[in-house]
Amino acid sequence: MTVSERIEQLKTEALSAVATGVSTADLEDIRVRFLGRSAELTEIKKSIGTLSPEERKEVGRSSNLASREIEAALGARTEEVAAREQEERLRAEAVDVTLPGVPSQRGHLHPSQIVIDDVVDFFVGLGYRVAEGPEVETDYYNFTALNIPEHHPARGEHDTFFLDEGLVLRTHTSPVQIRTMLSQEPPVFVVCPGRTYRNDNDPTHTPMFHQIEGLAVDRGLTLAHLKGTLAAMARHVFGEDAEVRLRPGYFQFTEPSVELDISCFVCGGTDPNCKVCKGAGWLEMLGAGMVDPSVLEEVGYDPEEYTGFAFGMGPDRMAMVKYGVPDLRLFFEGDLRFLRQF
Ligand code: 2NL
Repeated sequence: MTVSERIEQLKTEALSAVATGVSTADLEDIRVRFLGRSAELTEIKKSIGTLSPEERKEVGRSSNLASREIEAALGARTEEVAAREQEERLRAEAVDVTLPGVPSQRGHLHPSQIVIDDVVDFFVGLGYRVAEGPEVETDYYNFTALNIPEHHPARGEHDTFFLDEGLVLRTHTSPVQIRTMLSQEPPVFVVCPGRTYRNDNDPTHTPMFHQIEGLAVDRGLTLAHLKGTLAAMARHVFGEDAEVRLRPGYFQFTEPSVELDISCFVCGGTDPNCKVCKGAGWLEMLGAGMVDPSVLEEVGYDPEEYTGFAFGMGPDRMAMVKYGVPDLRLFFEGDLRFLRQF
């Protein structure tokens, strides 16, 4: 076979390869195979100098023609294939902007938090400040400063979680009020919401629960201020028809101490079979009292000059009553089937 015949053969081979190339990557391989630096046609061109003058002319012409023809076919085919590839890519990446979106789940407040916010908002509206403090407390702030000395039997009733020597998980938020009084002079008007802990676990007690305490200290405060303030709070939280009544109570840090009931917000005391108040007409809501003079003295306030009232309530229990939940533990298990109902 002459060199010219071989060139013709290579050209035919290349053109049929180009015609069957289906991707730009294929075509690039074909280009390298037939026109690349070590392609046979390239080798032929390099060897032209060794040929006789007549052969040189003929081989030079036909090899150049063959290269140009292959080049042209590659160019045309590549354009075609590239256009198709582009089209396929666009089709694959297409986004249907008319498809409905995936709805995101909306969260909401925990039932206890709804009550906490409601109560705190009421007191903020009266001009009280919100105070917070540590959940790990010293024995002094949690007990001693509140007229519960070491070895006093009242400590036993708190079901305290003891930590390292002298430290406890606070059993109430009262230590926040002690810290507040120690840091400022009267008048004091604070509301203290937060987590509290007691070693107790049954349908109506959880080891962690919330408390909201409040404290007012000023000249001339009496039990009448306490009752009026808490009656207004009850109306804010449970509705305009809510009434309150005081019963005698006992707390180590108040004297006198009271328990405060609200009239049943479901039946108002009219239904002997009421599921919420069990026919009693009244619901226990909180404990309160006039700050014991020994507590005022402990924080450096003169009990002859100042008096105060304080109260403490359990927003988790209030939420149980408000929403009719029978087991407090449901509040803190994080089961979304329960929590989504509020
Ligand atoms: C209840 C009763 C109460 C207080 C908390 C208090 C705090 C200071 C001084 C005096 Cl610093 N008292 N707090 C007073 C009476 C009752 O809580 O049954 N809570 C759920």
